[in-house]
Amino acid sequence: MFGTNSKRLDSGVKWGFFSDFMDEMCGQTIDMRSKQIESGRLLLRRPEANGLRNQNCALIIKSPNGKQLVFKFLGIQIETPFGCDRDYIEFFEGYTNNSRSLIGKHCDSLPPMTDFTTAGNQALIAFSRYVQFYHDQFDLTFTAYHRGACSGNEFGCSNGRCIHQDLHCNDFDNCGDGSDYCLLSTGGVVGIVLAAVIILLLIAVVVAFLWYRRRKHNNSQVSGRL
Ligand SMILES: [Ca+2]
Repeated sequence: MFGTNSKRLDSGVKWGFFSDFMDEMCGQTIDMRSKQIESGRLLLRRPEANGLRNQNCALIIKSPNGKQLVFKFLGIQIETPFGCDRDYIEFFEGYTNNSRSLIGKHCDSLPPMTDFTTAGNQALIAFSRYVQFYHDQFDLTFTAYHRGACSGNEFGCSNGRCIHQDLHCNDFDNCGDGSDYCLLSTGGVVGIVLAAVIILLLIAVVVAFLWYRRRKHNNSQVSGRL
């Protein structure tokens, strides 16, 4: 699943989702605290979409309130005949040259089964693209979480992580284990309930109409016999 070229920014929910194109943010920092977000979506577009080729790109993400970060791929297409030697994405703990350490490296046409998580509150995402192979793209979410007791405005994931409650049932795997997915969103449940109420009302109207006609018919028969 890859994002479209239409940019979907903050949906209006204060602690909701934020989306951006990584290829427009090379060398920049996403400070989740200042943006007042608990999660976001990061898209790397094919160079055809933005006119950029052979683009290596790195950006820093800082989570709010010292929380850890979990990265989950929605879609990925980073592959060359040379494996992960030339085109790849890397996740680092920290971001300075001296202090950063590699969390994981990935290249494939399928999202990895596992997520990538930080131990601290800062991560560096670095994408490397070889000049010959420029069709790479990916789509991922990043989410702030912590372990321990969840507060009242948090959702407790099955894997022991606490994420903001607004991320529950938002159609994205923010927990990293899928436990915040819902079969039906809140809007879906409301729609089904409304539809059921309308159907019941229609049935009640039809039954009342039939009862009224039958009663009127019976009354006319009684009147005819008199
Ligand atoms: Ca979610």
